[in-house]
Amino acid sequence: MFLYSSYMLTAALLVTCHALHPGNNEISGILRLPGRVGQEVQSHLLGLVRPPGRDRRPWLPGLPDFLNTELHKILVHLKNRLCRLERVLVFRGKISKAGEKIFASNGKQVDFAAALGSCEEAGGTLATPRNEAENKAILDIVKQYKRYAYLGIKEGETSGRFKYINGMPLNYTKWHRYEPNGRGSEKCVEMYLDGSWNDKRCHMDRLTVCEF
Ligand code: MAN
Ligand code: CA
Repeated sequence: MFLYSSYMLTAALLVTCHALHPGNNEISGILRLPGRVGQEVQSHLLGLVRPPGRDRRPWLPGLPDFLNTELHKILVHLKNRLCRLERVLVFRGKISKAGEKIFASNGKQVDFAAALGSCEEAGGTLATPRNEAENKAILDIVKQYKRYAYLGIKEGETSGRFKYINGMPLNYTKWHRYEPNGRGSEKCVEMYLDGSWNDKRCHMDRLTVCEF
């Protein structure tokens, strides 16, 4: 019972804000729960979020009716509050969002290792654009500070072959014209103020932009 309840809370918090329009009193959207247990609970939850029939309250088997109602109210309230907080942060230029990712900067300009270190210390990693929308969201922050930023991309052993910092090959690139041109001497990648990329040496001072 407790397990279901805590999963239900987790699930509601993972629902995307896109699904929650102002004034919408419904919990909807995509649920993403990790692992096998997550999968099992998720299938229950999908039933809970949109149960058949007129009563659209989340329903937990075995829970008294009034508690189901209370849980539903709490979830709707929390989700609503979270989405409003995110909107404030985006509005104030403190964060930018793309899909499930949130990008943020501490405004500091440091070398690649220090930037990555501070992102990891904060529980994230260096901003790593994997598609146009993410590149654009990082660019929003780069433009705000008017400073180039290091990305979570590095050159591998083979010269000219760049990878994500987790070692996986790139599936999206936005190289500036004639880049990359370092031929092994520029192992890091910076984002220019137009969102395009340049391979660059790793010891420069660049804006720290993290993703969470
Ligand atoms: C500098 C460096 C290089 C870059 C060229 C582009 O030399 O920033 O990384 O490729 O400018 O002209
Ligand atoms: Ca270059």
